[in-house]
Amino acid sequence: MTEYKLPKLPYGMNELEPVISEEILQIHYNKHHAGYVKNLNEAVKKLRDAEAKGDLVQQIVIDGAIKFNGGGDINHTLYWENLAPIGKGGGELHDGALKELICETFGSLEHLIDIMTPMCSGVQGSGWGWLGYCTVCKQLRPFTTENHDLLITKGAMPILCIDVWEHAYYLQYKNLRADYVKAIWSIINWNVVEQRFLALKK
Ligand code: MN3
Repeated sequence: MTEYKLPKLPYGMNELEPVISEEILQIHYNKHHAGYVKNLNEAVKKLRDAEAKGDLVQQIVIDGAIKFNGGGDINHTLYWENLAPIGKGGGELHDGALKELICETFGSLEHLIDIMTPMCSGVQGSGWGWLGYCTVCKQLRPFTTENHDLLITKGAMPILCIDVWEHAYYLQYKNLRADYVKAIWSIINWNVVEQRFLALKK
């Protein structure tokens, strides 16, 4: 039976400072993300038991826990991967196919950031901001989703995500979510974003 595991972080707990404090990263990764993984494994086990018993009602009830905790695991894994410390790739978008399409679509990276920052800051309640790639229309587009909904529910594949749940910033930025989103652009790992884009674009 598959056991889902908390992925390793590609940087130290204090390396995203000053944008994301060590305290936030510790709690966000070791408590929130680890909690989603634990609850996902429990829900999958309960689903198997319900399946074995032929209990369809229970299977449908558990489905919600899998969507929430599984979405939490998938989205946080993408989020940690697409961040990098300042000076170690954070905020640096190099020339290449991704930069070209960003410039063609949005004019410049700065303009994309100007579009995405208020979108991400404006998510009502808990959710995620995304840069997605539609493999059908071959276009980049910003999105938001609620709770832990996957971007694929909107018909695009994720190449960049930003967690805008309060737990992602509140200890440091308090109510100023927009300041967190403005700051996060300096730790976006555009190399990872470009690798995801290139894998989809083929
Ligand atoms: Mn989170």
